[in-house]
Amino acid sequence: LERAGSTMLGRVSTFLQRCSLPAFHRCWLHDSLFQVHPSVSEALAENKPVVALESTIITHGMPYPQNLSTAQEVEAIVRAHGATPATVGVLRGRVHVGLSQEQLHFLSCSRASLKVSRRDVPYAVSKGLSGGTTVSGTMMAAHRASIPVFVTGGIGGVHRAGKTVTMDVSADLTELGRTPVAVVSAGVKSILDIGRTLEFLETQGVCVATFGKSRDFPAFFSPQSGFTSPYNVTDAEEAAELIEAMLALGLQSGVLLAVPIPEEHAAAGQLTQEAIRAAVAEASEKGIRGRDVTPFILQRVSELTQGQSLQANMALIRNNARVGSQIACALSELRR
Ligand code: PSU
Ligand code: MN
Repeated sequence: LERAGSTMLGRVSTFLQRCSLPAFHRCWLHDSLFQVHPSVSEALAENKPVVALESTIITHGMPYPQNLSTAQEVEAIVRAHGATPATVGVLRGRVHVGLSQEQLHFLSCSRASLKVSRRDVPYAVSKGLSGGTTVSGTMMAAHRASIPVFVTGGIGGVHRAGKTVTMDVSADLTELGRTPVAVVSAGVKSILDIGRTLEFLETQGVCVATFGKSRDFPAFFSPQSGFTSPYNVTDAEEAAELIEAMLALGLQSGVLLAVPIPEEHAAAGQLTQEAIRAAVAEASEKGIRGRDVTPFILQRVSELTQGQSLQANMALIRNNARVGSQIACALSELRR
């Protein structure tokens, strides 16, 4: 049915162009390329809290079926905290904000999925492809749908190969510099150059704050990275006030809220440090480059730790979903 829909879309689109109604054509086509789920648009219309969620973690970050169960659990956590989940993904050339159970299932077992960051969106749309959106792709869509709070596991950063600085800088960082959305994450993995990642975020004008009592900037599997955030916010209300200030100022840049992994899961995280080093070395030996680096390392680390890193990964995402939902609720309370 969806394929027939796409064909129809193409025909109607050509027809409108031939009728020389370019303005109408453009606006109509744009709306159909960007689909907001009714549960999400209703919540937004009523000023209720909504939490955007990414989907590269589903298509490239975790194996099936843990990817599906985690995605479902995260949505359930958001609902249990009184917010509406809006998982973003690209399905047959359309950007969706809020997915049905069937669409979530489709993304979690489709092998042909692209990893869709900002640069990939036009190609995926023009070819009618499907894929999981990264932090940068998800931020773009969340902003367009007017969702200011977005929860993920970890963001991309400045890569390194041993001691060498590479030109591989995640589009997540530049997106944070140009899109006013608050990203709730457990920081960046220690496979990345965390010091340079924080410097780059400063250059991009991104306000970074650790969530909790300390200013330690977390390193995904570990609550500390040896680096500090410029700021910290102690609770959801303080985080909401920071986001409200970003929105009220009309800034073009975002906020990064770094939530440390809960202590009880940090031990499993420690175990992964060695595996991470091995996986990074292996990636460079095998000549893995560009967008394939992060998925390769995530999978290798999970194998090397016999799934322990995957458990820690799932635990920290659930925790981020809880914190992000509380922040979204506090923000919608503030904006009433
Ligand atoms: N970091 C993780 N797990 C992930 C990702 C990052 O610990 O799944 C995903 C996110 O979707 C992020 C993307 O936006 O990888 C960054 O990829 P790259 O480094 O190619 O920019
Ligand atoms: Mn990259």
